[in-house]
Amino acid sequence: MGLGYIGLPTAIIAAKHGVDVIGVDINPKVVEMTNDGKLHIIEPGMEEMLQEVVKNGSLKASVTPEISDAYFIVVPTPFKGNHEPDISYVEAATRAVLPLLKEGDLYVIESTSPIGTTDKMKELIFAERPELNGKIYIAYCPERVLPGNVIFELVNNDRVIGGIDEASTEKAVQFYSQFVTGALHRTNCKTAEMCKLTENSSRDVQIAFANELSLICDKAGINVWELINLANKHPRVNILQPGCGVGGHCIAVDPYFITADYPAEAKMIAMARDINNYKSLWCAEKVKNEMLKFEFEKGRKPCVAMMGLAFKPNIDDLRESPSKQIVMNVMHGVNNNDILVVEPNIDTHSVFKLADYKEAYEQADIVVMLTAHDQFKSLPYDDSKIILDFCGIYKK
Ligand code: SAJ
Repeated sequence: MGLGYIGLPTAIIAAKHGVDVIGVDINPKVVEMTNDGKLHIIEPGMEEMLQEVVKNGSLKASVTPEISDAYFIVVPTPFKGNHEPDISYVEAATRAVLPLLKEGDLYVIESTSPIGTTDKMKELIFAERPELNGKIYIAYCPERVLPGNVIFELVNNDRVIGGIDEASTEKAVQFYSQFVTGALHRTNCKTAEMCKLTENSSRDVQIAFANELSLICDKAGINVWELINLANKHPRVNILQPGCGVGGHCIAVDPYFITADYPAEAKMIAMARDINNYKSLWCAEKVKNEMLKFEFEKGRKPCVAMMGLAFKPNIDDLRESPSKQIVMNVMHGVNNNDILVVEPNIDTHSVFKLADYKEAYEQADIVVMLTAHDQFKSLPYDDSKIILDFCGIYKK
């Protein structure tokens, strides 16, 4: 249930390993493209696999679910304005399969969910279908795949599988062992839900530590890249890299699933979110101050190159991107018509007129490195320019 960044690859990989799959999505365009063997997401090597399983009939897409033996809920779990988790898509997908459930079926939630969601869906199922109580298997199994490396990671990563009872855990383990070569770690559903949130929150806290170091070093006149590189020489220290903020809809979202439910306890997790969000504002202020300083000293407005829109290096995904937020902030902050926007991984953008990265670098008085794309690393460091390197391209 859900043919997105995780659902579609999971459907394809399961089908490739002999499972008969019906991929369900509420978006008819996604269903049509999938049945035509066309990917609606970008994932290297995935389209050939899709064509193979559609052709041999082991994967069929539909807007409505059909009677099956196992049901997987792989729909988005965004958060509302006040950072409250929204599990309405999980509930809607569960209601859609409710009438089809029969004795002996397996029901698994893969969507990143607040603690207790699997139990809530269990209550919902047994309230509507009391005769199934104790007769079906219910589990939670989060995913850990990195966009761009999904095929490999979906098969090779270890998985955590948490059933509402031992029998449910075993049933889910049995299913995943058909195509997962990584270890399948058994636990209960609440622990599995919290495990996913813990993984991403731990990364957010580690990134916040690196970002906080960058603020301190900027004030102290220390090169934060050199500092972190030296600290990491310690055999048991592994400090991550500062950036211009944390983007994507995982690391920047999942910690709120914990802080929303445990506000009194989750202080550091909440603070990390604030630090990472603040870093983007701090970068935007830095750029605007440099622009004003340039104009004051040179008597003309600077040409500024904003290098990168994607939320992380070497991808084309701009969703929840701090780089994009900074570009918008700077553009609205000053009436300067000479801001060049660069994103080498996309050809056009509905809002920004994109410039070639080499030309933009050449023309600019101020170069702002926002996303550490590999292309930018080939640009020679030109100290006649003002270079604001927020993502460690030059590590100067
Ligand atoms: N970032 C930094 N400094 C770093 C590392 C990352 O600023 O040292 C920034 C990135 O630029 C990006 C954000 O953090 O804006 C997130 O980057 P990411 O490398 O964590 O990538 P995601 O969000 O695509 O993937 C994460 C992964 N989770 C972990 O590494 C614990 C992935 O395994 C998960 O499956 C994914 O979230 C998810 O779907 O939850």
